[in-house]
Amino acid sequence: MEDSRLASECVGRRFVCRSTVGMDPLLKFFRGGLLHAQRVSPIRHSNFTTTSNVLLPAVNTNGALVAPVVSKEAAKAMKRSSQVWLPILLMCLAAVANAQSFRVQCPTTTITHPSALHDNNSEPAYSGPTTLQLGTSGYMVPKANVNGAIKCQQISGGDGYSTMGDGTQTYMFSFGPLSGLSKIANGQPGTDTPTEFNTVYTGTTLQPGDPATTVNSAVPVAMPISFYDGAVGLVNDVPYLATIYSISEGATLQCGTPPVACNPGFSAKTVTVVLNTAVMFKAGDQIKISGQDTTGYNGTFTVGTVGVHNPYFSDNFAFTYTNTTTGLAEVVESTSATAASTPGVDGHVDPRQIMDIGVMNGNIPAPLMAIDEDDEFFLTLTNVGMIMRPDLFEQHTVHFHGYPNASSFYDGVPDASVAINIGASFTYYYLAPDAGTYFWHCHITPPEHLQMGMVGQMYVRPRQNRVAVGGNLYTARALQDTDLRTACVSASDILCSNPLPALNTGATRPSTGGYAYNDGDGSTYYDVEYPLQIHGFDPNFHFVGMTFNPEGFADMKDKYFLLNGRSYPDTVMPGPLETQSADGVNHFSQPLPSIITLHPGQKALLRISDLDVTEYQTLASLGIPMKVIGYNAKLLRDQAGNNLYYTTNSITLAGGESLDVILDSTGIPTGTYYLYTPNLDHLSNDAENFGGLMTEVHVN
Ligand SMILES: [Cu+2]
Repeated sequence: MEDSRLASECVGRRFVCRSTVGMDPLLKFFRGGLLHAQRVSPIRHSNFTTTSNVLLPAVNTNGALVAPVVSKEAAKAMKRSSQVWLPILLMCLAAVANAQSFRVQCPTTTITHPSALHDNNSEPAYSGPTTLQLGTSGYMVPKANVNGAIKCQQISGGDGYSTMGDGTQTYMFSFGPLSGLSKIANGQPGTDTPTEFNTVYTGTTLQPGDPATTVNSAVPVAMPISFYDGAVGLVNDVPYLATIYSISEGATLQCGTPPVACNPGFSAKTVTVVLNTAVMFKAGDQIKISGQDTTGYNGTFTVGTVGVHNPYFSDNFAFTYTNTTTGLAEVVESTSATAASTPGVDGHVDPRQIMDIGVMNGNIPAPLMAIDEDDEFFLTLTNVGMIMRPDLFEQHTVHFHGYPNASSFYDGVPDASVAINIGASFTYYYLAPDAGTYFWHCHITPPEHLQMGMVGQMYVRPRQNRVAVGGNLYTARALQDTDLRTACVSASDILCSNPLPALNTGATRPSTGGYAYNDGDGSTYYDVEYPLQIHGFDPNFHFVGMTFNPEGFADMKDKYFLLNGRSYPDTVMPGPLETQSADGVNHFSQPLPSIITLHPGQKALLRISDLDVTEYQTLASLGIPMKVIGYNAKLLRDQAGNNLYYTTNSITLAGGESLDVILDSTGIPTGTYYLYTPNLDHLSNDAENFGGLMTEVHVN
């Protein structure tokens, strides 16, 4: 349903009146007009929108081309309407710019994953469906046996350079990592647990180009890279701070005439704090008492009761806490005593750090993401703008391609959901229902933003990985049918794509390795997994995109071919690839090598996705057969439960497709083997000799 919206997106993308939290009604009101306003306006943007605004043929939902038709009368009316709304638009721009801010979100507990039932920093074993009960709010909530956990990630949307080992640098619109920096530099998904994500950086200030800039102090870079995995920019909250009017201990405060103890029941260790303002803390909060003349009281404590009788102000100005000592005298009208909340992490970020790291730090491909089935995934997209194209005010979005999304709100198709403005961040929310290899991309003007580099891979690991060691896989798979949300019974569900295997092989969960799908028979087992993102770009399009000229969409043709963002022989260079960029700092532009290492007898799962915009891509294997077990995030199995895996020496994918392939080194002599494209024009980088889609498989 999504890529057929190309034409309407081109219309919509110039609007910045779109709120970051929902569609602005104004947008809908005058969206139709802006298209034509750009035609009559003397201000024209130099990139492809000029073209697309006017005469790009639309593609209707059936896939047929539809010629744009605009009558003279309509054009006149549009011109008139543009005179009305252009000033409104300018006002709207100003309002939105003021309203934007950065923020991240990574809860440690949710309704679906209450931390009281399971620590969401690890995956619980799978022993059957989650037990639910009717909650107080009228919907079902987990009672026991919670499955999955919480994962978080932050990414930047902006620009960057693709940096090849030979020094070639190509300008991109791109996503960059704003969390899991060490993981990304080590070639792993940048997805964090809540504890990892919610950790404030304590090193010296994050530097532009990080992690490369900081890590690079030790050359050569030692693997694995250890740097910082939390959310870039995350800072402690600004604490609540109030001055103290009176602080006393025990039941000494006197109220009324004649005076009697205000709170006769208070123990000798109970401290009453009367603030000069209403108490903004609540019971259970950590607070810090400080002051030059309150030495005995100073320290960090837990608020007991808020709203306490006192002789000075109303009850809501006072609270209590319990001290460790007794016998302290009252201190009144201190000039230095304060009560402050202790700093906490609540998603507030320092925009300076985000801009330092996010600007011009985009990757090709985009940061890798990986979650587990049943997880809740909080993905924050932070739009840092494109410093090389200050004429553009591009929004960006995240679209999980082919992913079973519960709500269009988080789908990233800008017409049907939200789009993120420059200077703003937005947290996408996903549940992970189906294992498989997917890809994701920005959905603003997809042909342009994908071609320019805003595309990457994400994968979902199956719940079968979480079966306890020694557990029977068939039994565990059958258990999934007892929950409507995870059931796949082909007799009653013709769309069921992962039925029980026809044969119970009796396979059990070993202590190592993983599975690509919930196969129930162990047939998708692997020892090691490798994401292989096939990609290509059109260097002319990128050059034109950097030089403020209209991009030639009709001529777009990929000529520079990549595996995980690199061309051979860079694909077999271990560790992150790093070169100084035009901004004078080093970037880890291509963090993901594509060397596949197998010890004899091991199986490797290749998660292959084609992120190309214009080309079909073929990848062939020399010497080691490729067993294809999944296609487009679906297990290859018929409705009767028979595996339809096939063995081949080459696979071919169109842009947006994915395949799961297992390479089995059993019986293969040790040595170096090749994965390469037999399309010989794809074995170059728009030039003679080196480059293109090729990497090595090392069996040793
Ligand atoms: Cu974009």
